[in-house]
Amino acid sequence: MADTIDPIRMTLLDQIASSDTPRDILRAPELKDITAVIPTLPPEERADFGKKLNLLRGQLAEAIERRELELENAHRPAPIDVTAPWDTNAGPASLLPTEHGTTHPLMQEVGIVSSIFERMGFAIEDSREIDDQYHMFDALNFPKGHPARDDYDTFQTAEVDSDGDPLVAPAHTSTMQNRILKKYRINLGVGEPIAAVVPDRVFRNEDLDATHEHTFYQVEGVYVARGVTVGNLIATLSAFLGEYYGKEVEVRTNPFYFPFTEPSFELSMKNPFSDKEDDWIELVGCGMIHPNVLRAADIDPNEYTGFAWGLGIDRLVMMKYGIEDVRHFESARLDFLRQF
Ligand code: FA5
Repeated sequence: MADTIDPIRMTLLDQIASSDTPRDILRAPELKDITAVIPTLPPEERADFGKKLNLLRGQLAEAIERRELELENAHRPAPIDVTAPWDTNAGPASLLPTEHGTTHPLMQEVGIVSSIFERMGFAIEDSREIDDQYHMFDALNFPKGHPARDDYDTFQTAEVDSDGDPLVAPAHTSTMQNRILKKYRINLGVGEPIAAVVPDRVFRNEDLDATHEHTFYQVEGVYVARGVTVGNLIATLSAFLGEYYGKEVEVRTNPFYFPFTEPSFELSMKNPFSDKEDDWIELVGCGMIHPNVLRAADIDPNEYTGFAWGLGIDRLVMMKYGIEDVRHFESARLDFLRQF
């Protein structure tokens, strides 16, 4: 009977060596059949046969353990080399599924706004997320301690700049005026204007409501040449709005106060898609660049004049799509975002 055990041993060991679930082989019918043979053997052969069968079971158990270890090692990640660069150990970063992702509506519109101004001859510049008080206030003709500084609800950091003043989160894109004037003043010497826009994010510690967010977008515009007038300012903004909405837009200006422009205005726009007579929204702060702001960039105000504006992009987009509350933009609500 020992002869029957050897071929079964070979078959079962072979099966174990290639199985993904080697322990199942202990339930193989061949093993059951061979065990069932014992009571049919003459009593003097039973002990010997039983021993051989136990030996077989032991060999199978060992082979199963070896195979299980082999399978486990095959799935174990390679050992980590702690001295290697991050990507050696981590492998490629797994990305979230993106099939439903879209560009945020404000980013889509920033692209459209930039391309219109580019076609109108303006260079595009970026702002920053942290700035100093010189660019937020001093270069914009806000003297130190001037009460108008408080109008801007500016977030400050614990870190200080070289003057010992806290750094700030820019509360308007006008922080870039001085840099633009300096960067492009070379144009004036060759008879070209300074013409640049800055579409970027700004931050204010505001009381929030349907038209006021703490984080929003503005597009700053700066234009300087000889003989520039308020008429040029209004014409530029009207041309932009007409292009953006694809129709002529009614605007009106009210006198206002900004330390960095003189005269200063608030420009409001009639909702281009509303029949209501009183549906106006305040959209832009603007004016003729103050002589002190030109001087801070070494430009002679007796020779050159210019205008600047800061237009609220969130409100511009709200009008385009009939969005009733500015806070939807930062809400991260998918039901809102998926409409764009
Ligand atoms: C300014 O920020 C000036 N820097 C604008 C300026 C630039 C004037 C250059 C002169 C020369 P104001 O605070 O009014 O101004 O903001 C300008 C526009 O930004 C507003 O008309 C509005 O469209 C938008 N805006 C202001 N505050 C908010 C807010 N909390 N949420 C959404 N949009 C806002």
